[in-house]
Amino acid sequence: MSQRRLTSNLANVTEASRWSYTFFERACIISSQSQNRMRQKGNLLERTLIIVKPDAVQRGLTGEIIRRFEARGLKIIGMKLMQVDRALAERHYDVHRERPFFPSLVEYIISAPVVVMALEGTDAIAAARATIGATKPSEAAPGSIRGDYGLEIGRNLAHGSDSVENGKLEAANFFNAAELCGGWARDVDRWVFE
Ligand code: IDP
Ligand code: MG
Repeated sequence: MSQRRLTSNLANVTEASRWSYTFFERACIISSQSQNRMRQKGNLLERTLIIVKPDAVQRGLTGEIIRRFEARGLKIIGMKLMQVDRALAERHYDVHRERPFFPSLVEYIISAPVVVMALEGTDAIAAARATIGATKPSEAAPGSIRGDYGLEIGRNLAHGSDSVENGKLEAANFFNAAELCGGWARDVDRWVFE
């Protein structure tokens, strides 16, 4: 590739990233209006971290799992495919450090790529956990992700934060600020949030 063509390609990339930055920045500014509207109505805006676990990615269920959260109305504010390293896995599951299944849980979560998502919405913690289903797939309700696609507790497809506090902490563990677009203004928001 000629030097001139390379320079012009680089200029295009820079222009494209400037455009997308401006776009997201503007979207985020508009978004604070919709967040305010939700708070004014007395609804609680929550953030949850979802992990599409290695078994779900390997089984080609990533799209189906994302679809369920999207269709529910939860807003995706961050999403990426990544390989979790041991340190992050141990931090994420620190509360289970003393449990006998901790070593196998860490091995499972670092064994293959995962898709992580930060979602926002009214009662996002409870809504996402209901969509995921009970920890033990054999006890999970049909219609939930684990109830529809899982059999064993050690291959239970998805993670969802269990409290408002952990939702914020876990999202911050997996995403840096530049990767999140909190509360961007989605056109259908007024048809999802009262
Ligand atoms: P949760 O994912 O439904 O919030 P937790 O009790 O927080 O369930 O457990 C975290 C993860 O640890 C589970 O999703 C599952 O992958 C694994 N796990 C929990 N209990 C067991 C067990 O008894 N044996 C093997 N793995 C377990
Ligand atoms: Mg948990």
